[in-house]
Amino acid sequence: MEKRVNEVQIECVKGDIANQTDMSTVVNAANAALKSGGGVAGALHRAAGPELAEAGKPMAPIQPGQAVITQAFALPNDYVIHCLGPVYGVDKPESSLLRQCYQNAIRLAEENKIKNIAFPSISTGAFGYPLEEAAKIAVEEVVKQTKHLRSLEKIRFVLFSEKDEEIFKKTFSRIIS
Ligand code: AR6
Repeated sequence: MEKRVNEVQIECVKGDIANQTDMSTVVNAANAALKSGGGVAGALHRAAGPELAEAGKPMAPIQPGQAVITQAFALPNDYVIHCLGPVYGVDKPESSLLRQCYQNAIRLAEENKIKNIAFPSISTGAFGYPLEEAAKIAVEEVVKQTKHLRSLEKIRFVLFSEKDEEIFKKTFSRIIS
């Protein structure tokens, strides 16, 4: 599913964030230490190699809502933008922290003149954020940011399961008519 909003292409696809061969930048649902982990962080660090954690070391620890950028090493991309999402029920207010992740990732992409970026669904795995709520925030924030973009031409949401993809697509259709 894809739509153009303010000249920016927004897509929702089912896939693996570590295998986005046509995108210059992928976003990591990181941990504060910027190390490997489960889910998205595990997939990206495994595919990137140990240099990814080495590159993160001087910037760690990061705070919920924050984003930092590194090279992508052995991944098929140029950059990884690492976002620390809120742990649902712990880091509050969750909704504004999650919103900040998308805002800060897009700001870094613009500062680095990045043309396209792929996001996973931040915080909805190990961090327990309910997918419907998180999808609404993610899509709303990305749509809002399209008004200010100079560099980004394409923003992709990469969902891991069919159910997650379905929820994102429904949210997407509601928000972008
Ligand atoms: N590609 C795309 N999406 C994925 C992939 C993948 N390869 N693997 C999982 N997902 P999570 P969080 C989905 O847990 O909730 C880590 O251990 C998954 O189904 O990766 O922000 C870190 O080290 C879910 O919907 O990120 C942190 O400690 C979404 O991506 C912590 O988990 C996010 O799941 C971060 O937790």
